[in-house]
Amino acid sequence: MSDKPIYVTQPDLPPLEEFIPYLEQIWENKQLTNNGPFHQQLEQALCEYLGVEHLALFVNGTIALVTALQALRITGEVITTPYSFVATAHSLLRNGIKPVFVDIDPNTCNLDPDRIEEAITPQTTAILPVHCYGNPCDVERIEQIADTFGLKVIYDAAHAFGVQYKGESLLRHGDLAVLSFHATKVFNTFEGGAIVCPDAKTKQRIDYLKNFGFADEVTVVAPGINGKMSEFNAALGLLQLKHHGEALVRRNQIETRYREALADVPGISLLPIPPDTNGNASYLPIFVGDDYPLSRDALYQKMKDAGINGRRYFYPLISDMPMYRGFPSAKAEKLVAARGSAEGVICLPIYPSLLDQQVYTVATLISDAQ
Ligand code: T4K
Repeated sequence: MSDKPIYVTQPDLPPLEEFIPYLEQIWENKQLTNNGPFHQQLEQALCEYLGVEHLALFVNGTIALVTALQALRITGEVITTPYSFVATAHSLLRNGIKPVFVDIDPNTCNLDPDRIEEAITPQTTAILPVHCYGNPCDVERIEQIADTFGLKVIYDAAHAFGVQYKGESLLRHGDLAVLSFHATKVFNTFEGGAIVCPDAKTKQRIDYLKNFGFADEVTVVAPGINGKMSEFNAALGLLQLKHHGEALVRRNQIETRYREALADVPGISLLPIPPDTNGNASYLPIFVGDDYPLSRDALYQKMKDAGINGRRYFYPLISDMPMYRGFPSAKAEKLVAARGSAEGVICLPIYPSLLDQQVYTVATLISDAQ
């Protein structure tokens, strides 16, 4: 039993006194939003930190996803994963686009590239894969398929802040990549998000779209939305960035402790460490198999009873939700691997302030359960 509940995550917060000078500047200059100085500085700082060319800040990751699809004028059908947070598919429906669900590879929980081609139809215009848990999709195969069929690729990179693949930012892959800076993410601005894009022209279109479509004071070029990040969130982001390196180190330590402690527990498996990747240890999913003494839900409840709040990310599958289950691609027999992962998964607590002792408490509960 732990004294205080342990959550799947706890937000990183900088020392409060370090934030006060930023607030004083906002109070002084009275620029609260609309591409203010902190907004501009954070876009610049994130480009440098992440190693990307252009980045447009957003109020959250969901509006960024919706806008990314609009920016590339995506229509018709889009291939995506059923194993994600519901915002991924919602961004398609919000644009009047039909989601086409394709099964995942259970070793990565990402779209299975072997299953993408068979789902392409004359209406397909894009692929919307998710770097689930921050683990890279098979970006080379996806790019090859997209090039062959003339499709755009928009990565939902909500989990992939700071992930390096083959020595460079994973966010450099795809026509666009979308980040979330929600409180539960490895880098947070309370709420926030961003679109990463390769060229200045696309960035300009995105900037118009997130500001109602205004190109100048009197010209509106598209039915845009209000997706702008405020100066408060941008200032916080600048400060958070200063501390992000330490947070990443600690997250990776915790992942290592869990992997060691759970390596030999019969019936419990973890995803393989992805090759060529410097990860961000944003999530720690375990999968409860048939040879474990308890069902997944019984273990989940046992943890809860002990004050350990894991989460079943991602259960239920998006394709099982009422607004999606009628689509032909949502049929259960087509999504066998995704279903298996959704029915086995528990994401364990992982965040920088989690103590080693707490990690061992969680791991011991799992290894000793019967
Ligand atoms: N695409 C993907 C693949 C995503 O995972 C997400 C978001 C998005 C797109 C959309 O991005 P945003 O529009 O959100 O920027 C959470 C988050 O709300 C959501 O951002 C996230 N994915 C999803 C995976 O998880 P919940 O409903 O599980 O969050 P909640 O409130 O239950 O929080 C989980 C735990 O975190 C709590 O038990 C305690 C702790 N917590 C949470 C918050 C919000 C805190 O300690 N403090 C807090 O302020 O959805």
